[in-house]
Amino acid sequence: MILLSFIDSHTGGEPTRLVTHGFPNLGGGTVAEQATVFARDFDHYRRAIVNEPRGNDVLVGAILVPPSHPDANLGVIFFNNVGLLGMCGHGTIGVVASLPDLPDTVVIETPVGIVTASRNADKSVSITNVRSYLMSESIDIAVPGIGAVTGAVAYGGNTFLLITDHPWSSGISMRDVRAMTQYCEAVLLAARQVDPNVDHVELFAAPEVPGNDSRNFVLCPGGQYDRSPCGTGTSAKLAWLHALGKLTDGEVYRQESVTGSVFTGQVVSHPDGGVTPTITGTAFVTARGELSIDPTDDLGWGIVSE
Ligand code: PYC
Repeated sequence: MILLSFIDSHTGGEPTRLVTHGFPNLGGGTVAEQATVFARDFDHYRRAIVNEPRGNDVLVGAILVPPSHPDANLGVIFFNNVGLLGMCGHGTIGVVASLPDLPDTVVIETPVGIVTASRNADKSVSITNVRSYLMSESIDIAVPGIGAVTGAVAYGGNTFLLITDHPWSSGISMRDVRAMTQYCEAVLLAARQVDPNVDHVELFAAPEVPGNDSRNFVLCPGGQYDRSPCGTGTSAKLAWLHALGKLTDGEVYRQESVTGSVFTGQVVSHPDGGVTPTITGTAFVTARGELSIDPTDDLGWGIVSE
């Protein structure tokens, strides 16, 4: 029997499953190199941890690995129902909230670079993300069954197509989750023909709560929507606003999700162009225990969801 210890949490509604013990050794090296080994040799562990019958399509998994960077306290690799993620903002907040014995500020090596996370007095966690930047101010996409869609492409640890002009521009609501998911899936498929880097689609509308700046809907690569405002998506959005001159260094931006949860963000200009975003959100532990994988169970390594 294979046993994996885990801690589940949610950050603004979006779940993270952190595996703390039992994952195979990935051979060391940089976290990016260990992620390559994970994807090549241990993809069945990814499925077993986050896919049905133990998980579900919304769940983001995280494993702890030894870092190679001299300043890093830990290495983390994030993954979902279809593969590995470069970075994950809500997941980083979830990992820090799940490990109370970590120092109050930790330096984390991810496959796409170094992220710093700090615990705040109110239980929130602030993450200073990898350099985030605008990649294309405007791309036009012909989407079968929908027509012409225009968006910006920005990087915030993952690559986002950012769309302000869409059928829910006047209001993003949980009522429309199914329709927005179908729309974003079609847009993502077509967007990848234009720019294969795009892995998430993010729609924006006015916030519901006064004092917030925007409400979003984020479709993830595995076909599920982010229940949180999406840490990497908010980073990409802030990089875009900054590039357009609509956000200044240090200005606080409040991004609301389709579920109503909020991340606050701020940026500082990066010397190499783009910005360094800091995103703040709160995570709660929801479960802890042990996953067991019985080698005689035909579905023990998870159901392939795509
Ligand atoms: O918070 O960065 C994030 C994220 C990526 C995918 C799901 N959540």
